[in-house]
Amino acid sequence: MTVEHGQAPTDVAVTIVGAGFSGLYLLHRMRGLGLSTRVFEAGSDVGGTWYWNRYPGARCDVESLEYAYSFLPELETEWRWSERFASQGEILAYLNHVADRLDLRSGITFDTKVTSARWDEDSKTWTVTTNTGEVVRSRHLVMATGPLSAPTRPRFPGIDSFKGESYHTGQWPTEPVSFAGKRVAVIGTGSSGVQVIPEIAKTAEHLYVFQRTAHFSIPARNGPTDEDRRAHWHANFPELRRIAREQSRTGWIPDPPKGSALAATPEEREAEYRRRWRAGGPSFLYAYSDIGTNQEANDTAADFIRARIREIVKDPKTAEILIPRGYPVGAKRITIGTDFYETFNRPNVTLVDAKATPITAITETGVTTSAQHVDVDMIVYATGFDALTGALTRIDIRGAGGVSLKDKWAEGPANYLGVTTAGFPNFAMITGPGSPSVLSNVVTSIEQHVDWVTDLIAWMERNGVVRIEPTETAEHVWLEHSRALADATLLQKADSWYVGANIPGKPRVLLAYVGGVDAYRRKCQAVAAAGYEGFAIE
Ligand code: FAD
Ligand code: N01
Repeated sequence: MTVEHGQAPTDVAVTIVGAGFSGLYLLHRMRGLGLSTRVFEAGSDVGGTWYWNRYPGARCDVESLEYAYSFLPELETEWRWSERFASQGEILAYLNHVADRLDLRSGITFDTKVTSARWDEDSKTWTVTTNTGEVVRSRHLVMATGPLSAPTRPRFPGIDSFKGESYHTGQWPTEPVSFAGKRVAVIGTGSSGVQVIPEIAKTAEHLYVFQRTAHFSIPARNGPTDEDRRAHWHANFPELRRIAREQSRTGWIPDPPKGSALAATPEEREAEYRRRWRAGGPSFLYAYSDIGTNQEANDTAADFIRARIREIVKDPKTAEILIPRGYPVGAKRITIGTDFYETFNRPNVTLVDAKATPITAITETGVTTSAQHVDVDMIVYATGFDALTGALTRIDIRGAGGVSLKDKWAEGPANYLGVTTAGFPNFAMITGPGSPSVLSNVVTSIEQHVDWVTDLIAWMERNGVVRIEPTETAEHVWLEHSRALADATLLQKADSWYVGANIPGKPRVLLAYVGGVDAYRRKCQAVAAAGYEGFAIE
């Protein structure tokens, strides 16, 4: 075996990459198995998404009570979420609390990026190398690197020449950023843009919003946690969590759909959409069971939102630019905002139609489009992530026979159950491509993935299994099944990160499993119960 950087490798049972929701819970479970574990984290502290995305306005859009771990019952009541949708700061404080409570920090090496991982067939181990020169050898490698953790900036000519301040929402600095008295450009109007734009508008001298595709946005109606809701949660969380895990497609409990949108009268639909719009949050999309699968049903929901945009935005020209067209609502992830559309009524906010007049360059002084140049003091890139695969393919991962994961995935991220991939033995991914994670309450999916991987590792250790990988056949059958489910939805009908369309050259494949977390859990359980069906085992 080659020892890189001249260092002798440290031997452990399990290497984990990442210390967000996934890595923290994994470390806890591995310790529970009594396995020696190393965790590497590129950031300086725990939190993952909530460590990096510190932009003003960042918060979850699954309700805080549900967007939290369920594995430790005491946590359900000892942590008191102050708001319906918790802020980044509060979620980060929660993850720090969990790390302290379970003494997890001592097991994590921070400020350390994993740069490569190589499978060695003779020793049946992974050798992981970091940017600090550490080399660790382990029987198992688990990637908790995150679904939305590889930020991307567009390749605009001159992007590095800008002389003002520039930030990406997903790599926001820890020091406060002031917008006061500044001319600020925000590029991007996805979930991050929708959250940051109203906050910047409050203090910037002038805000220019560069919107390429109009996204659908639903009001959050955030506020202090409703005390009746909290009391109900505290009294019933074991059952509520069970329903979210086992009986919901989403991993959270939505207001149940009212059947088919097409079976309802226009008046009934209007009343139902209004009720959900008033209630706020992502339940809007679950008003009817066919919004995600039937274009005509989808149009009824999309038209309702379009009418609200025309109502809220005073300048009709601006409203027309903000109105999403040409793709179904939900095919780009629905955005949940606070005063997003209202912000365009402010005199210090200008919407730039970057579809009609695309951005052509960044200069020393600002942003150039095909129609104008806008001088600014700051550029905020709310331009998203190389989702699901980016964090993995940015690491040089080589499996059996030295095959690189990046090469294997050149045509799309082939996987089995969204957790494993053929040719990469003793290797697991949490919230990986092909799992339902990003179409669900991700924390529910994380707990399921981690529990399943923990059971697999425990079973291997107990039974002296030294090597496991999915067969190509099992992978193929799983991918066909996933594809058939995806084809029955409207999810592929937009250019979004769901299908890799935001990254030039990325193959167009739906990156998440659409069968629902309930069905997915049953499938994973059945595979395990059948002695890890679909896996080649030594
Ligand atoms: P992450 O939290 O992304 O953690 C992965 C960690 O791995 C990171 O800290 C990263 O630094 C580290 N890492 C990656 N590569 C390496 C490497 N090579 N070496 C060392 N360390 C590495 N989901 C929801 O369900 N509801 C929400 O409301 C919601 N809101 C979101 C808001 C934002 C702004 C974003 C970006 C995402 C949101 N998500 C939401 C998705 C969110 O990513 C997940 O809910 C969850 O936090 C993922 O946890 P994780 O531990 O799997 O990954
Ligand atoms: O990223 P995005 P995000 N020129 O990819 C634009 C989660 N999240 O960070 O749509 C001009 O959605 C791009 O335009 P277009 C959530 O899962 C959750 O906002 O490609 N514009 C788009 O408007 C979310 O879905 C929360 O035409 C360019 C924007 O940048 C995921 O993270 C909050 C461009 C990118 O939108 C990613 O969200 C934040 C170019 N060259 C994030 N390139 C919650 O509220 C890109 N854009 C829970």
